[in-house]
Amino acid sequence: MAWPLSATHTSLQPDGKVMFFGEFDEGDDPPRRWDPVTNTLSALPTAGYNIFCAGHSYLADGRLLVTGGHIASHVGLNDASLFDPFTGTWSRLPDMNAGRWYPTNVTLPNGDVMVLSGEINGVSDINEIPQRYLAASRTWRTMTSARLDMPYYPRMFLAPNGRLFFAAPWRATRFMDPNGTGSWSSGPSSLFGGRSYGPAVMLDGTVVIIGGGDPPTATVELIDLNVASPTWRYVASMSVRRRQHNATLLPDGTVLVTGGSSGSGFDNAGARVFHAEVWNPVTNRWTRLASNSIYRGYHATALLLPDGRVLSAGGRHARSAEIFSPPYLFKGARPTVSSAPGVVTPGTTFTVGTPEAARIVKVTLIALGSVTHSFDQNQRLITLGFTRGTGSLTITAPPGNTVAPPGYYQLFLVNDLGVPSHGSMVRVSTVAGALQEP
Ligand SMILES: [Cu+2]
Repeated sequence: MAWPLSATHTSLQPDGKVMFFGEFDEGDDPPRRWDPVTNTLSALPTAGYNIFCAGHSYLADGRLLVTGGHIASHVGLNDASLFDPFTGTWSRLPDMNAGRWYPTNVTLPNGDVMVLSGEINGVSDINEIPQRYLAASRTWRTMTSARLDMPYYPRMFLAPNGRLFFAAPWRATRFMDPNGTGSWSSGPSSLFGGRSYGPAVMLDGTVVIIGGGDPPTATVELIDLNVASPTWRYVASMSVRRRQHNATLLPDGTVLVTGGSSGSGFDNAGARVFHAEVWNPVTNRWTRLASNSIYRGYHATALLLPDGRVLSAGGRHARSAEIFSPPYLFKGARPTVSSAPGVVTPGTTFTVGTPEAARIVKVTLIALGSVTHSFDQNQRLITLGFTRGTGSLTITAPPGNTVAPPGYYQLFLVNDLGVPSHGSMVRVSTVAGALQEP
């Protein structure tokens, strides 16, 4: 599909539509919204400043928190805004402490968001002071005791123990306590080394870092943050070296990798990689899949859609998008969901109606994707336990909000052939009475 701008920043909305905005020279262009059901595009209002190079993640109520933006390369804006996908409108928040060009947002268990890093006014002039967005008061808390030099767009995750894990692209890792004014402690070093422009994903509390670096690596490592003393270990490598690629969590618990370059240098189109591949964490195997039709490297994004397909879009001056249909869409009829709750409360059980209950072998929750620069700041996958009934499943919700921070997720049922249902949009609430200190 020809698109009017490069989908450099791409987010799945709670209504199943996709919002995207473009590159530096498209900063005056309005963001767009694409409807994957009707394949139609519409323009959205502008934020009022250039949101290229911002960070973004969803709040508990489905609004998108957009932090920072672009003045020039390596020079960031201190602006922050909320985009409401239900009304299609922007609202401004108080300014942050300083500019942030390439910051990362991380959602906290109570629905607040930690914003980290981003450059202020030049190469390596990092905004070293994280800030916590306090959702209830719509204000910032400056984390004055958590100053830390970091790379831009750090690969950050909320760990099951409530700390924030800085996983990559540096070899040295860290844990951040997000409470009070914050503090850092050291974490286990990863094995390979620098992984610039390599993606990282979290499945069931395990973080997987995939390729990246210059020259790029094909290696993949994981760390299980559920255990008391986590350590990194290598798993199977990709078929080729990649940087500037994307990693997308799929409904069946596998990880899809698309695009990127095998060559040295920042964004080496001469060594572009066209073929996708998917990693199965159960078998620890990569399987080579179909190819993109154009190079999707720097400024390309990939996003799981509610129908189980994957949007692969953007790239430097790549004003187009492609749809990838994973192999599970060619393996027979899909399970159907006849009823599902709109809200899921952690620590409870809930019922989902499906005529195919007897054949369901896996149930997953995947947070809405919100991706840029080879990293999705919002996606996470949680596998849920369940029991089969007649025409329905009784599903165990996530145990708490450190495992599933509040917000919108897609719920997928997967059958014995690996075929997923369409995603049902559910909102995970906070656990009443168990909120972290504000
Ligand atoms: Cu960029």
